[in-house]
Amino acid sequence: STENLEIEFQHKIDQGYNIEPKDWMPEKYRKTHIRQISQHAHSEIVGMLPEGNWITRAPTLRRKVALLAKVQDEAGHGLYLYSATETLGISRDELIEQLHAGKAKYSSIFNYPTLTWADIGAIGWLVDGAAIINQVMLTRTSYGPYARAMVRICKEESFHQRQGYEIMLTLCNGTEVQKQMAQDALSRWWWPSLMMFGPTDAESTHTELSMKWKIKRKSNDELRQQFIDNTVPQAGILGITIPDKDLKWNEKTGHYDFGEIDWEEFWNVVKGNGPCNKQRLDARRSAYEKGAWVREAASQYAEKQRNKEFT
Ligand code: FAQ
Repeated sequence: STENLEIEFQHKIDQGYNIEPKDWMPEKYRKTHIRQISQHAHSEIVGMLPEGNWITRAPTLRRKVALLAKVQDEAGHGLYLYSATETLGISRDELIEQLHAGKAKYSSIFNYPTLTWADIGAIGWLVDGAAIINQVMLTRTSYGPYARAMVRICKEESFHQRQGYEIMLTLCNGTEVQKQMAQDALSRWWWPSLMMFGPTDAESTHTELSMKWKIKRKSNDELRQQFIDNTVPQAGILGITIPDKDLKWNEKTGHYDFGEIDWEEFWNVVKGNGPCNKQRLDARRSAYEKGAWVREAASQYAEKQRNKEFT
């Protein structure tokens, strides 16, 4: 019976085994994964846009090569994650259709604009820094294809994070104007980076079940705290200031206390009303339309190859 299957399934999870595509799984487990992995894939794909904005304007050839490689990695992560989602019985076309129709979510962070070169530094340092904390946890998530994808992705994210921090270091050791640019980027990206971890545990609708199924092994608030504790000393080395007057080391807890996040801003961005939501979706839709001839040519070619094999 389904009830027995569910007990067996939970037992497997509790024992620390991975669930694989052909294993029995509750429908809700499958749906939750389709939701989370596809949101993650969309984030990688949309996440190429803010940084893509600076590829042609990178200040040196070395910076340009590194940024190109990073954005290319993000495309790879997106495709990798779409493949992992497809193992759950949904097609890539459906997933992309959901994104383009505005029905699928992607990370709030990619709806903010990249105004100066320092933003490329801040994204690598803060956004990839936040992504790593979340994704290191996900290397031990219970769904096999997702967990394995995360191992490789984390290695690449760690290069991305260093790439960003090195840009920040260079700017902060540069002229007064350069240091000011780095400060401005930190001031604008700090709070949106904290929002990447999602709503507080009290407001997080999916956490309880996702913890039970070991999809998540740490809560949104735990990961956010870990990110803050890691990042504050790094800002100290750069010599720039985190825009939070309530940020303070707490001897008792062994963590930094921090100020209130603007949740109204967060939900506003999640609901599609952030500074760049429309621009991002328009860019993805337009790329899809303009790429139609490539997809068509590739399918025709594959068809031709198949016919050759049979004759
Ligand atoms: N933005 O109940 P919870 C990257 C939604 S890193 C938008 O807590 P959950 C690398 C959530 O979907 C970024 N929506 O949900 C890179 C849910 O709505 P739903 C991508 C958000 O799933 C770096 C509702 O709020 N990483 O791309 C956000 O248990 C640089 C309630 O929330 C991942 O996706 C948000 N920030 O926990 C690329 C990691 N937060 O679906 C380029 C995998 C929450 O019911 C450049 N995902 N929501 O309609 C996760 O670990 C989880 O899904 C969380 C949210 C932790 C994001």
